[in-house]
Amino acid sequence: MKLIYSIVLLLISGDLSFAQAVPSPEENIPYLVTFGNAGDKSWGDDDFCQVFFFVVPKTQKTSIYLRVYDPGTGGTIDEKKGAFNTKTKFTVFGGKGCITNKDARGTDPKGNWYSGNILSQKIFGNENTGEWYTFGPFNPTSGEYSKKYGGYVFKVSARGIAGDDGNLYKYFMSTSSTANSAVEGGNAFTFEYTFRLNDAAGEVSHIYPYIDSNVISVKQGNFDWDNDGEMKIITNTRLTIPLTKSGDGDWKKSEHKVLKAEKESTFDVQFHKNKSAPAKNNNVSFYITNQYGESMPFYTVPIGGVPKPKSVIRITKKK
Ligand SMILES: [Ca+2]
Ligand SMILES: [Ca+2]
Ligand SMILES: [Ca+2]
Repeated sequence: MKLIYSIVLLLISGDLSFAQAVPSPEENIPYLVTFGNAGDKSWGDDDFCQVFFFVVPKTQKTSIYLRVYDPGTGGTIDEKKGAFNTKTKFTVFGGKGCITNKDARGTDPKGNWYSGNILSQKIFGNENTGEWYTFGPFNPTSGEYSKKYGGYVFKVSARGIAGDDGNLYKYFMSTSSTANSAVEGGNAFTFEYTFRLNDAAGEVSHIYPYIDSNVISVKQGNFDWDNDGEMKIITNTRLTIPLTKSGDGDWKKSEHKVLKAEKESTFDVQFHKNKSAPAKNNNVSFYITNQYGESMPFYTVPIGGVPKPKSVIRITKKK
């Protein structure tokens, strides 16, 4: 057998048509997860609350919609415990304080995180499973303008207000009330991500924190990883930074220095499923803070693209 080595050019995907799918195709995360507030934390959700922010650029003049797939709990994708009895409250916020209030940028729903104007709100029990539910229309200017985040910012919270089941769902920011049609140049981010992993062995999920110029070290926290394989960070200069990993229902944290060349770049946090014994229905929570303990945003469209260490040469084996 002869080995042929070939250099594979690594191209950055530039497909912005999926820019407002949350999770995004680049993340390879099947669904977001929020449990009812009587849920068992060892099933993977540490606080029964998930907050996402959507950015609408100034160039967008027409109304936008925030769509939720499977907002109810009771469908085939949801995680049942006993009978389905979970209720989830989805709330859309805009206006002053929506993102600029410090508490809104934390990892836990504490203090005045519920800041801004409530633009729309609905509680879902077992209805609207297997379909998209649409909030809006919203005038872009009803979001809070933030230069730092690149446009008008809307906040969407999902809170489990009753029950003990896992609600799985996903989002799309759209220019249409009836279809998923991306807002050009839009983005979405969160400060704590609670999500479902794929079940299949060897699958890799990604999340993409942006490291700004003030960051000299990062601390990552992961909850309820269930020892499901490898967890590491790839940067523009480093091939792997191994992370301390959690087991069942616990937090594990580790701190990592940031190199000069890594400032103002995106990190690729990779979650590699266990190759021999992948956990089934594995939900995990994850966040990153800087050296001041401030949580850092994970963008669904990685700022500046997915990091590729310059020296990466892939060796492929051909028969
Ligand atoms: Ca239940
Ligand atoms: Ca659901
Ligand atoms: Ca888990």
